[in-house]
Amino acid sequence: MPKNRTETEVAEVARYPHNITNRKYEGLTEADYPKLLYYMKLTRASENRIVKLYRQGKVVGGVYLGTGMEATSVGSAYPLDHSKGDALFPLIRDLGAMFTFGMSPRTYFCQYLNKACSPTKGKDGNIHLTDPEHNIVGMISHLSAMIPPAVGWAWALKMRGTKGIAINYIGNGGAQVGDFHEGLNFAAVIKAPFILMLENNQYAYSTPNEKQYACKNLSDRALGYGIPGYHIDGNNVLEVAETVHKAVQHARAGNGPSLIEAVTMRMRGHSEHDDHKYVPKELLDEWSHRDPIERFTAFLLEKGTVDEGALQKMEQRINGEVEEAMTFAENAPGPDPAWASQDVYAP
Ligand SMILES: Cc1ncc(C[n+]2csc(CCOP(=O)(O)OP(=O)(O)O)c2C)c(N)n1
Repeated sequence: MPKNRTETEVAEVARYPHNITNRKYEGLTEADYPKLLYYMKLTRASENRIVKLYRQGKVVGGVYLGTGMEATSVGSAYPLDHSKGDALFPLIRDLGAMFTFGMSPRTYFCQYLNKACSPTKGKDGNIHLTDPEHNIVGMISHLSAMIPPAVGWAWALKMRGTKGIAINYIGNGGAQVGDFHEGLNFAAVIKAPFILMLENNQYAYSTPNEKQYACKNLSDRALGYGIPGYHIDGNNVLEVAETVHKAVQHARAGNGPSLIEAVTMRMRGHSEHDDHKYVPKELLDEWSHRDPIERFTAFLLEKGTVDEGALQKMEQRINGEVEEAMTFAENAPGPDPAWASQDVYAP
């Protein structure tokens, strides 16, 4: 640890408060680094636990993971703040963004086990994870169907005179369908406070990038919309957070949307029912050396931001939180059949 750090500060590092709301956030400082690591590790531990429950037949529905993509999901949500009116429109691989926005592990486990305590009361598909309390809007479809509603939300924030921003996630495959163009073009024209995180994880289900688009980088499309475009290393959490911070400043200043292409890799199948055989082993080997969590841990140790003791405490805390949330969800009741006809139409 650096010499100028007191014992109390070291203990603080091990505590990693969940609450990152109402901050005066002006960009990353070293004090943010352990929190970024914490959210990435919490995400991976929670997803690994869900896989076990899935294999035990306890999950009703599919399991789609963001393994290997945690730096993109956590780093992109970190500069935003739901208590300032910011809204999150995630995809299935963005559990990290949801945790960072304030959603609890209990919510995740209750939703995946279809329990009454989840925000959808156990009545909707497990992947339609939502959390209105933290301005997290559940996804409609895996492709770009979410872009137009997310832009509409951003437009509403602007019309109401708030400084809030909507951030939405899209895959490289999702970037090849019509809603992507319509949504982003409209956002640019009305200068919506909107950020599109394009998670380029190399494959759209089993289709590799060379069979999806002919331009060099997907971020190059930003030029055609007249907005800033960034092409970044999606496995470097600091680069992701710093880039999104720039997009946040741009949007809060009334200058409209940004497109950020984060280059990363999906290290598991499209979902847990997919064996991922279509991805060459050498490619996965290559990306395994760029694991965002291992990479950032090594960086923090070398820099002296954390030591082995602090990492152990973090691990213990995360294991405890995941076990607590899972036990809570397992013991919770399922939905009451009488609720079936409720919440179907707006009152
Ligand atoms: C409207 C719609 N069309 C087709 C599908 C089927 N589908 C699900 S995922 C997928 C590919 C998505 O690839 P990508 O956007 O790259 O995301 P990734 O799974 O790689 O994270 C397709 C075609 C769907 N879910 N919704």
